[in-house]
Amino acid sequence: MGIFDQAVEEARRGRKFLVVSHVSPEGDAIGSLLGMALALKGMGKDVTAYLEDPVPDIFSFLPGVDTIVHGLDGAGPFDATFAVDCGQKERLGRGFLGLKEPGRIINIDHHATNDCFGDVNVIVPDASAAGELVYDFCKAASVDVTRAMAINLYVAILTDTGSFRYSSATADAFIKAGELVKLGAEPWEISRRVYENHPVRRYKLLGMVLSTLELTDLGNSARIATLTVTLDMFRKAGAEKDIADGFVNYARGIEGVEVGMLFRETGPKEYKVSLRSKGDVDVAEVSKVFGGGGHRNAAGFTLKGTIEEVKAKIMEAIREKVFAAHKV
Ligand SMILES: [Mn+2]
Repeated sequence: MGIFDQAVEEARRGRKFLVVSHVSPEGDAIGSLLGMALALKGMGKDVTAYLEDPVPDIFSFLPGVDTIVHGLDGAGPFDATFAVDCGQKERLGRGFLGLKEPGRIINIDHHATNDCFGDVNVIVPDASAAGELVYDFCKAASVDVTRAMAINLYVAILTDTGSFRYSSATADAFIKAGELVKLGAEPWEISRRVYENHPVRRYKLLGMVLSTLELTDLGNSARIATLTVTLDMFRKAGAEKDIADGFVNYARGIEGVEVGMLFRETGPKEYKVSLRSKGDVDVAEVSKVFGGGGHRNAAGFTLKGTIEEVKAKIMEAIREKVFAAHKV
């Protein structure tokens, strides 16, 4: 018995499939979505790939990206829906939740916080990216991994491991990435597109965001760094919301900082909070307190309130976690 037996069985049995991933999609969501869609197409199936939100410009080079639909009106019925890289059903977006006949749900994910919303659940928290699991699925289903699929799955692993820097960059992640390179993914070509291709407005916005830096010393040489980005800053820079992706890493990157946080204003008295840890603090645990999800070193959620209220609530939760981690 392999962990993909049931998923492969569903894929073989059905004919018409939907593949979905989470709102605000990033590299792993898009790469694993397209990898999965292409794999099912390779099995001769009829496949619809759906994302609620638009694909950020930097991922517009991914093979198959133009086949992604952003609405599901009149779609279906489907024999099954393959959900990738998504820990909660609600995060698949309104369009999916409104769908009458999604069929059985095959939930393929690597978030430890996954609530197993599928009829079939393949949850592997040790996997660096959902893209890794899609690659494993291909092997289990004896699907040939084409160059187009290799590029998508490589991008999924590359981005979710922070360019192979995080603890999630396991030997397996490197081995699979190496195999994907053999299958046609070109590392420099892909890096150039993903990391060396930023619009100037990102730098204008970054300048404003860095000027909001606040450091909070918790004693025990543990420090928290926060950055804030407001709707007004987005307007001034002429920037769209996903252009701030990755800014939180500037907070974590500071010497002695244990947890980096980015508060992004998303509406009146509403903030999206991104947490990044580089010490013993499990930010997924902090995120759970506020109804969010994520990984040990990277997590996020949305919170209502003024910036002062939001900051105070989270600081308190983090303070508890930092002290628990330091066993004070
Ligand atoms: Mn992921």
